[in-house]
Amino acid sequence: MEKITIIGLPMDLGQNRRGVDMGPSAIRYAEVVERLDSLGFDVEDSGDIMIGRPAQLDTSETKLNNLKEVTIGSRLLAEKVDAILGKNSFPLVLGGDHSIAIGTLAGASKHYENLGVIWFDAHGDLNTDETTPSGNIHGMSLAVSLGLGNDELVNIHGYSPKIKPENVVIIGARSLDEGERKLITAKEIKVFSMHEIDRRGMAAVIEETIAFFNEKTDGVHLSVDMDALDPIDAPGVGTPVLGGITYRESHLAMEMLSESGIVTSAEFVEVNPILDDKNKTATVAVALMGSLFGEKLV
Ligand code: 6HN
Ligand code: MN
Ligand code: MN
Ligand code: MN
Repeated sequence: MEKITIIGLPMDLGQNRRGVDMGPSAIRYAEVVERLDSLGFDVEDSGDIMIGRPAQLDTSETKLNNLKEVTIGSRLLAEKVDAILGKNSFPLVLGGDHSIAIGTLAGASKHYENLGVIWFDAHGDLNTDETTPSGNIHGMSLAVSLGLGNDELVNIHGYSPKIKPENVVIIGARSLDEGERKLITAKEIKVFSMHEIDRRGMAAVIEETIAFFNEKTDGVHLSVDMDALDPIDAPGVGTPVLGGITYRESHLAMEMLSESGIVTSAEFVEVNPILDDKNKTATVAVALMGSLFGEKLV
């Protein structure tokens, strides 16, 4: 695809550390448009989806925090991503916390019979309203896309499920809750944990991922949670976990995905400038986008 359309969703209500709503600004400040322009793409920045902010944040730990706002944001994003793909452009979504993937996948998967998903994350985001330890929707977005959890979220954009468990690959996992582990086993979801990455190397992991998708999917969505990376390389995230993917490994992963040509939509989420070190995490995110879109010799 020649055209890339950037869309931001400045939303931090899928979790409880404020500031990740500034992610799209930080990523633009790190010159995402200029970077992709210089690679020869026709880049359109269609700005941010604006959602309201409630007078009082809902942080009760027993239910889904800020469900209403997350639902509204996801609906709007689904429409936007659907329209971008309808115009044959590549949707590049900037978050926001990872709850926004609910909207991205709702808009994207309408365009494919068998959409694959690469979930690049320290976490599984496979909690449901029943298993969640926090009530935070960013820890549920992959489960919701599989059709599991809160009805309203599951049915965003009018259909469910968005994706099939056999079309999901999680890369970088090192913090999974008990309910998530059970779901992974029950649904036989493919997970390359840090253990596999350490043992086999990122190149082998990505080769296997590409082969896995080549056989059965007609599109692949890449969902990059910046906390997949080690906090040394990506400190500006709300839920950092030690022992993550290095900058070089993540960069190699993006290059190999670029060469394969399988990725048809992408999002970069969880960049929180308040927690960051001089916009490092946004800068790394933009470098990864450069590699994903074919930057050479780096
Ligand atoms: N993320 N598993 C934890 C929870 O609250 O459900 C953490 C989720 C983190 C989600 O990083 O996108
Ligand atoms: Mn995540
Ligand atoms: Mn995460
Ligand atoms: Mn390189």
